Parts: sequence; structure tokens; C-alpha cells
Amino acid sequence: MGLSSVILHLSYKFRLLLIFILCMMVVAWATSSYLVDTVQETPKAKSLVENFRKATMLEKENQKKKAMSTVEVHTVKSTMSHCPALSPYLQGPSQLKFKASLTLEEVQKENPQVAKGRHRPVECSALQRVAILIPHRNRETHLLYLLEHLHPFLQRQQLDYGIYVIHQAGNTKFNRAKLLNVGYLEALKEENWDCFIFHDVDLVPENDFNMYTCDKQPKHLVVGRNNTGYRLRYQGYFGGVTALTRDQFSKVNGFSNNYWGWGAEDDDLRIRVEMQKMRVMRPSPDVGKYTMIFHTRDRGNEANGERMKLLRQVSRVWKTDGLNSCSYKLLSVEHNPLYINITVDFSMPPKISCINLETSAVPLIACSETAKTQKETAKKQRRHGARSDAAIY
Ligand code: UD2
Ligand code: MN
Repeated sequence: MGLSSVILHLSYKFRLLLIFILCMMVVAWATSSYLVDTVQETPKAKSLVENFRKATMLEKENQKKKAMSTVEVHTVKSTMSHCPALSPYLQGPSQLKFKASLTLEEVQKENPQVAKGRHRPVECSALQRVAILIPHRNRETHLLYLLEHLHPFLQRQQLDYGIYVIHQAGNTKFNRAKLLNVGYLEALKEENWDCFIFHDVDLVPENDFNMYTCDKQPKHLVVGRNNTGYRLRYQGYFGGVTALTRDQFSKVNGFSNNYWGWGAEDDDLRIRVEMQKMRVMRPSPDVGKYTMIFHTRDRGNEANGERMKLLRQVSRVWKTDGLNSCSYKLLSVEHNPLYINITVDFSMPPKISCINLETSAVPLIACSETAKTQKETAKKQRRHGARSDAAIY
């Protein structure tokens, strides 16, 4: 073997070694670049996970904040201090004016803060939730004047209040007391009212110190009216505007449902109150002052000839004649901007007062009528041109 063959042999081995080293380097490079890639990829993945985590944490934090803010709002509400017993906004006696051209739109514009007939103070939590119940038929102008004055009046008293107008549909005799029972029952379906003010549509309070809140005893708020020289009519007088708590009214089983036409339903309620050993309270004469908007006796609300007889039987019937026996057909409940309008139909008066259809000024559906005679009466009513009930607003 010559020198050249030895060199060749060596170089062959050397080449193999070189190839091996090269291969190793390639493998090392590949591995290292893969590792570098993975190392570089990890933060990406990590940051993704991180971001997701952050996002969810943020979400959770937001939720937490939200929850906290609701709790805060809630706490603000529940820890909002009670309104003072005497509101700082009271103005005392006022000279009432009734503009002949007043419209509902104007009254709405004057009261933008009232929604769906309700309002409550923003600065403090009201002492009572008060529902004002107004029996109504064909007295649109009176209602307008009352709404105009009552909204600012109740707001000055810092009350959480709602105004309900209970409208009797149809031509059957007016039944103020039953309408007020309906108002009580329907109003309680939408709010847990503490106090109820039973309010004639034509009486406007003159002094805002006459608080529309309830007390330990039922209250009679109309001590005097302009048209009676602001004098109390008689000691037991309980008409016009009265204030009873939910419990006081329920304790007496509400009003009687049987007073069709004008008179004595207010005396009936007073008897119920006294029978429960409650005592009627009144504000002082200078505070309990009202202006009664002039009116004559309405058609369909003639004096009730049965009223004295009914008054004599209160103690016998009060348990079964009242809130627990008040049946009516609810036609609609509308949430208008300034009041909640409840329309009811009492078209089937119970067998209580029999009116002479021939002599009555406005023919009425009498108590003992059958369906057939009712049809005849309706015909008579049309012949007499009895006024059909105007839809309100
Ligand atoms: C007195 C009482 C009233 C009631 C009535 C006898 C005062 C101030 N008021 O009122 O509370 O006891 O005698 O029933 O003492 N109404 C209508 N449309 C009608 C009829 C009546 O909306 O067609 C409503 C309205 O809210 C009115 C109330 O019923 O204010 C009482 O009727 P009224 O004003 O004709 O009787 P009045 O003034 O003698
Ligand atoms: Mn009146």
C-alpha cells in the first residue's frame, strides 16, 4: 500500500467524519431553531391565555363593580334619609285661580316630572306611599283644575303618591262609595300603598299644611269650604276628602256598595269607623280649607231616597257589604301622564232601591228588572235622550 492510498483512506474517513459532524450540526440547528420557536411561541400562547384571563377578570370585575354599584344605589335608596315630618317646601294658604281656557296639555307641560300619574321626592325617602282616589263621571273640567293644583301640592308635601281616577261608565246611577272601593282594590294591585285619600273631584285644597298623609286615626280633611263659609257642616260630617290607612279601611270593610245616587255614603263610612272604636281626626279650621268648584246636582246622581234606611242598618250589614262583596266589571286601566284612569261598569245595580221609572227625571234601570224589562228601560232611556257617558281624554 503506497502513501497515496493511505492518504486516500484517511481522507475518506475524514470525509465521513465531516459529513457526520455536518449532520450533527444540522440536527443541532434544527432542534435549536425548533426550541427557539417554541420558546417564542409560548409567550404568545401565554399572552393569549393571559389576555383571556384578564378579559374574564375584567368582566368579573365589571360585574362586581356593577353589583357593587347596584348595591350602592340600593343602599343610597334605602339609606336615603327620610323626608322631614314637615316639608320645607310648604307655602301655607294660597289664593286659588281657575283659568277657564286651561287644557290638559298645559297641565302636563307644567308637570313634566310626573309620570303615569305618580311622583316621589328625589332628595329623601317619603314618609308614606299615598294613593289619591277620585270618583268620577262627566266632570272633566273639575278634574283638570284638581290635577293642576294637586300635583304641585303633593310634591310640596314630599309624598310618594299616585293619582287614580275611578270612572263610572254608562248611565246607571252614580255610586261614589263603590267607585272608591274599586279604586282601593285596583290601586293595591299595582302598589303597596300605605295611605288612601278618598277625594271629591270638585274640592281643591287651599292650604298645603293640610297633610295628605294617614294617621293613627282616620282623618277628615275638609273642615270648611268656601261655599259654606268655611264652617264644619255638622259634627259627624265625613264627606269630601278623607284619609284612611290601608288597614283602617280594610278593618271597616271599606264603603258600602249599596248607595246609588247622592247622599249618606260618607255617614255610613263614619259609622263603620266609630263601630271599630276609631275616632275621626281633623286639621285645624284654618288649615282644612277647600274651594269647591261650583256645580249643580248631576244627572244620574239624584238624592238617594233609601239613604236613611240604609244608614239604620250599617251595624247589621257592614261585615258582608263592602270591600269583600264589591263586584264590578273592570273595563280598562290606563296609565295617563297625570293620572291612572280606571273605568268600571256597574250596569247591574243590586236589588236595593226601586225607582219609579215613569216619574224619575232620568230613567234608570230598576232593581227588580228582568233582562226583558231592562231592554225596555234602555229603549225608554234612548227616547228620553239620556246623556251617554262622555269618554274622558
Ligand atoms: C257631598 C260630599 C261628597 C259626598 C256627597 C254625597 C262634601 C264636600 N262632599 O258632595 O263627599 O258625600 O255629598 O254623595 O261634602 N261625581 C261625579 N260625577 C257625577 C256625580 C258625582 O264625578 O255625576 C263625584 C265627584 O267626585 C263629586 C262627588 O262624586 O265631587 C260627590 O258628588 P257631588 O259633588 O255632586 O256632591 P256634593 O258636592 O253634595
Ligand atoms: Mn261637590
